[in-house]
This record gives sequence, structure tokens and C-alpha cells, in this order.
Amino acid sequence: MKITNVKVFVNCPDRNFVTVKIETDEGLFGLGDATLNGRELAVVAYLKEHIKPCLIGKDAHQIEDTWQYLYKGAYWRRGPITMTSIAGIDMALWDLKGKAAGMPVYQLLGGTSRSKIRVYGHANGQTISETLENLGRLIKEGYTAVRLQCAIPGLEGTYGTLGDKKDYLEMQSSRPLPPEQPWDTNKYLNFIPTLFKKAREEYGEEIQLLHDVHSRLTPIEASRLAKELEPYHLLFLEDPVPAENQSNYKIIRQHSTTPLAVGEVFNSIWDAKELIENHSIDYIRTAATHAGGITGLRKIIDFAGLHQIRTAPHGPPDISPIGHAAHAHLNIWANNFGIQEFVGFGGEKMATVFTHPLAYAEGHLYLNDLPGLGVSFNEQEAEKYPYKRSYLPVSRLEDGTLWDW
Ligand code: GCO
Ligand code: MG
Repeated sequence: MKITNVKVFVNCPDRNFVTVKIETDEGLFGLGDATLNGRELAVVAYLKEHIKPCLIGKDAHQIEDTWQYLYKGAYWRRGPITMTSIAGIDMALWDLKGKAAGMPVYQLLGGTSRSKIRVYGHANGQTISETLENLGRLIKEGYTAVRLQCAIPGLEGTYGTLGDKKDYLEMQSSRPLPPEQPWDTNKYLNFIPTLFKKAREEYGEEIQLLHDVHSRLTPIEASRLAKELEPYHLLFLEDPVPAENQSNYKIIRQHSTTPLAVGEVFNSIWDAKELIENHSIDYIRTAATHAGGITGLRKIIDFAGLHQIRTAPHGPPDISPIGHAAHAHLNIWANNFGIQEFVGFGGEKMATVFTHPLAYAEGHLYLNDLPGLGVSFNEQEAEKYPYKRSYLPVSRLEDGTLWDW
């Protein structure tokens, strides 16, 4: 099965998505997700200018060798642009292999370890009572785990909250340039424990709770937060500090038993190596779309499994249905799967462009048994929604100092 063409699409059915389509001489094609929020066109250029010419005529069944060729062979290894580009190709090749075999990708990985995929949802709000109302709604919808984010009084546009926007999709279209948001660590640290205290008072112990710090604290500040949240028994505290210094997670560990999760910005197993080896974390959140696809993430999953670390793949709206499907196949296969982040299936426009193999019921995702990844992409519909430049916000302190995202 020879590769005859590599097509790259960039469309905005409410969100920008980069979609890779690999065509073959046998008439089969495969689809991959290469979406990198806010840097989409850099990935498109990498794929079109630097990867496509090398793949024409190659054997589409050679997934591992193609991965190594694009990783080691490029000399310039790793980094988000490269690894997201490799991810798009890698997923498309797995999709193709599954279609050629007449099997879903999870069968090629080794079959299933479970029948359904547990997810956590997002409850956010401008006030504690609004956040807790949304928590109550998700519990009614069957969620057994929910991430809580709440606007910090005095800080407009706190991470994870929507402000005056109705959903994540509307938020995306409002950012043609990076908006600036204020940050104040003291206000944040003084406020967050109250949110969790009230959540426990109102909803009891059964619902599992999570929180995303978005890498804005120092190790000792994060230790204070992790410690103060101990009575509320989080499933995990996400990204308490930036992870360039992997050893910083050891400091938090020494102070608290709150489980820790990190990894959504990681691009390879090397970003997670010390964290995993030292057991400084409990959940690894790296996404297939940003870390070399199924081949890249599978290496991380297996390595984490050796150290009793479970997976909690990043599941934001800025990964396409193809990327979410790739996670579903890995989640249903991996023995050390933990939980999947899930924020819904997107809006109406997305549904006309992509169909996906997933269904939600009672706090879980179910994956059907279509061959390959099980996603379809409607090129004519996608053409109706051209790329729109869009950015994530930046954070600044009151005096103007640029802060961590
Ligand atoms: C999460 C994330 C997202 C990211 C976004 C960046 O935990 O889901 O932190 O909200 O910020 O996906 O592109
Ligand atoms: Mg996050």
C-alpha cells in the first residue's frame, strides 16, 4: 500500500483544526489530527513543505519506521511544531492500517482492557454558587468526576471560566489577537480552598473533584495549595507549576498527598522522563495530537505504566474529533488508563464536518468498532469554514509583568 498523496486541511467549524489525509494506491485513505492551538499554520507549512515530499511513494504500513524517520531523521528533534506534524501523519497511518485490516485501532494495539472510558467534565462559573450549580448539573448528567474552576474575585477572565461568553467555541472566535488577563497569586491562593470546601459541604464525598492551576505557581506556593486542598480529596491537581524544571514536582510531593497531574504541553517521552521515573506525578496528561500521535503517546503510556502512573489525556476543544478518537482507542486498550478529560462533542458546524465513533452516557464514553479510528471528514463542508487567526490569552501581573499562562 503506497502513499500517493498527503493532503493538509485547515478549517474553522467554530474552532481551527488541522486535518491530515493520506491517500494510497489501494484507494484507502487515513485521517490524522495536527491541530496546535494558536500556531496552526506553522504545522501546516511543516507538513506541506517538509514532510509531504518525503512520504510520497513510501509504504503506508511502515508506521514505526516512518515515525523514526520523521523524528530522528529530521535531526531537529521534538518541539510542538514537529511533534504535532508527526502526530497528524502517525494517526493517519494507524487509521489506514486499521481500515486495511478491517479492524478498529484498539485491536491493533492489543485489544481492550475495559468496556468504557471514564471521563471528567468541567464545571466553571463567575461565582462559587454558579460553579457549584454547574457541578450539580454534571452530577445529574452522570459524571463521577468534575474539574472546578471559578473566577477569582478581583481578577477578570480567570483561567477556565467563560466570562460573558456562552461556551468555549464563542470564546475562541473572540480572540484574533492574544487578550491580556490579570493574575494575582495571593488572591488565587486565598480563594480556591473555599471553592472546594463549599463543594464538599454541598455535594459530599462521592463525586471526585479536580482543579487546573495552569502552571502559575512556584513550587512552594503549589505545595501550600496542594496541602490546603488535602481535606477535599482531589482526584488530581493539574499543572501546579510549569514543568521545564521536572524536579520542581518533587518539592510539591514532599509536602502533600494531593495527587498531581501534568503533561498537556509535553511533546515527547523525554519531557516526562524524570517526572515518571521519580514518581513525582500520579497522572500523565500528554495528548496524542501534540506528542507524535499514537506511536508517540503509546511509548509514554507504557513507560508510565512501569511506574504505577496512570493516563489522563488532555481533552480540550482544540483537539479535533480525530485526536479524541485516537485517545479513545488508547484509553480502551491501556491497562494504566486513568481518566479522560471531556468537554462535549462541539457544535453543529463541527458535526457537519466530522463524524466520530464516540457516544457519552453516565460519565463514560463508549467507542464503536468501526475500522481504523472511526472518524469521517467531509471536505466540502469543511471548505465552508476557512481558518481564522485565534490566540490563547496571556497573563500579566497588575504592574505589567508577563506571567506564566
Ligand atoms: C485543559 C487545558 C486547556 C488548554 C488549552 C490550550 O486542561 O483542558 O489546560 O484549557 O489551556 O487546550 O490550547
Ligand atoms: Mg490544563
